Amino acid sequence: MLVLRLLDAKGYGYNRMVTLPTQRTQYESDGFLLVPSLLPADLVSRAVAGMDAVRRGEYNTGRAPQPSPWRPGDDPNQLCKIEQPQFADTAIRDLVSSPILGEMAAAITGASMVQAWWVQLLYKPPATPDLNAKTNVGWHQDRAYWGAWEEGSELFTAWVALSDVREGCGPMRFVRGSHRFGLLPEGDFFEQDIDRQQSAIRLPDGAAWDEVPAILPPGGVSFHDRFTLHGSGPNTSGRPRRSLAIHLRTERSRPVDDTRQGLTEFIDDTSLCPVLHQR
Ligand SMILES: O=C(O)CCC(=O)C(=O)O
Repeated sequence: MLVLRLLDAKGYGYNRMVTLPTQRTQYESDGFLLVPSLLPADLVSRAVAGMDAVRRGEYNTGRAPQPSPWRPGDDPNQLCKIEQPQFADTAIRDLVSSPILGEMAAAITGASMVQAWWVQLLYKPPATPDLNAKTNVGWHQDRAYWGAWEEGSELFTAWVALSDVREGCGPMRFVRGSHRFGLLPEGDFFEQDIDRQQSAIRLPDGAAWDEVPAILPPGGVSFHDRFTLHGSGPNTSGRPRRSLAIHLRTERSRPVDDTRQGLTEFIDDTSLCPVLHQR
């Protein structure tokens, strides 16, 4: 990928990238792709401030996020997962709407339309000796949670690093090639004993467990397929690990029975669920 640095109409710097054909091939073959430099620093630093505001319960749009596993005032030592934070904060909304994300997503999938249909704010605090603090993300495949979409729908995720995500930060880890394993029954986002869980996962015959950490600087992005097995361990860095998981779809997707409920409830409102790319 080649990245060109340009200014938009408001004077914000942004990256324009030229995708190499090998990146699409790599995404198709591995089930994920790491793009270490994609989003500009100003967009990222505004989104970090937005993340802190949303965690405090301050919503500059006047609208709250969707009901979430973590709410303002909850234990700061637990994994903080807030659903649809772009409803609540304009800086997060700007980042989620970033056309460069859509361009990259379209380049690796060959799609003519890319929409952000659901977003999760993920803040993994530094690990503490508190045994009740749950900060791991168990091995899982996103498709297991996305039954609101028809079978075969092209759904995937852009995971945007908002902090420097190194090995010690509990980076997301992908199992290379697992998007071809089919849906595995042992997946569970909320499982904390990820080593025990891994040993219980039965791989298809001939498949190997080849784990890759998503090491990314702020503004780096990983893309992963809905069937790619992934999870993350404790953050021992002493600093919070910050990210946004932006769940994407292409024109090759359809809600079950074409209804709008649960995870598909908001897709017709493109101010909340922006279309990032349209050819
Ligand atoms: O942030 C993590 O560790 C896991 C995120 C995740 O499960 C996802 O983006 O699909």
